[in-house]
Amino acid sequence: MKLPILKFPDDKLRTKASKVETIDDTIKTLVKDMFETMYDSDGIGLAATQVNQHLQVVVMDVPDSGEDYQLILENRTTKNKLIKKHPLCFINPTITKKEEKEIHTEGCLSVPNFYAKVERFNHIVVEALDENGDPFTLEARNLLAVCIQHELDHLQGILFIDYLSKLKQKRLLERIKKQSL
Ligand code: GNR
Ligand code: NI
Repeated sequence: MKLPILKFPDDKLRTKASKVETIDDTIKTLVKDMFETMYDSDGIGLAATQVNQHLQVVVMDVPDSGEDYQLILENRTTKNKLIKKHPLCFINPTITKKEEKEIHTEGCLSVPNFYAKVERFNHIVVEALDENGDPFTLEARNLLAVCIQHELDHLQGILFIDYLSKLKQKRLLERIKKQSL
């Protein structure tokens, strides 16, 4: 089922997501619906916050651009296996390493038709559970690393536009107000 996406300046986008305690059928259905919503909206990532579910769940499918990521520890049974896999699901994710700041252009399904440059780390390591509850560690670079930081921000109620100057934020808000007249 495709879910409606909250749009800026909806205050619900500012909610901090809670940790998932158990990966039950409700969570599995949420993950499935989030993938459907992301693909149907042509997004490369989606945080549960954007579909008004305030749990630490993120889905992602970043087009493969070669050396962008490695799964360094897949789960309990396959240790230190270097594999590439997408789509990706992150439950209770935490970033454990960040390196090399760089400027990237970002967009967001919750801020349609707006793109801006944001400084992010270009190389990160993230630890999370997958949709089956298996822990994994992922080393990511470039767009995948940017997307992970963007999605983890959503789970904290942060939007990429929060990093822009007050003037740019004011202009964006004025533009949105005009559009919804
Ligand atoms: O689809 C998306 N594209 C994108 C491009 C650059 C940096 C981040 C993103 S994430 C965005 C989908 C979205 O809003 N996820 O929260
Ligand atoms: Ni977004």
